[in-house]
Amino acid sequence: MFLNFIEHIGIAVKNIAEARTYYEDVLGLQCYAVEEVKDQKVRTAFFKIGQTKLELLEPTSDDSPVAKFIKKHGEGLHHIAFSVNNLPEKLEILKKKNIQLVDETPRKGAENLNIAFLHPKSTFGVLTELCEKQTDL
Ligand code: CMX
Repeated sequence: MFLNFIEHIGIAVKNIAEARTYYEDVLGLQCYAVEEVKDQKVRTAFFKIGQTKLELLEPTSDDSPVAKFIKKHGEGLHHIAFSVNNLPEKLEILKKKNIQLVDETPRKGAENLNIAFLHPKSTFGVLTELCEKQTDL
């Protein structure tokens, strides 16, 4: 299998403190981690539903990719993330199939995962993230 399962769904919000009350008080989910990913200029909050997670993304600076996204599209669905095995090999395969890679090689993302993004221009408008459990990069 090329993909294992949906690892998480990323949702862009202006303010995690405000948005999480909806997920907690209305939907009854529990936020189990809040983490800043400095490299991406975002703060993240995670909720788990079965095997899948929801990741709220709040920009920590005006030049964050998420700030740019919210400015253009407003808050809402931002990306889908799939779990894969052997991420470097998967990126090579995608490159050969002319999929535009945002990250040519894996980098460290939230929750200690190695991650790489595929550009929405070559994935029919869906910003796509591939994730693999951390191995030494
Ligand atoms: N979903 C769908 N389309 C998107 C998008 C998204 N999340 N983000 C940007 N786009 C579209 C834009 O609307 C734009 O389309 P048009 O050309 O039709 O106007 C196009 O992609 C280019 O967007 P842009 O605003 O000009 O931004 P950039 O090219 O500078 O960057 C992207 C786009 C995807 C490369 C950048 O946002 C990126 O690197 N994203 C991946 C990193 C990221 O999102 N990190 C935050 C999450 C961190 C984590 O989960 O750990």
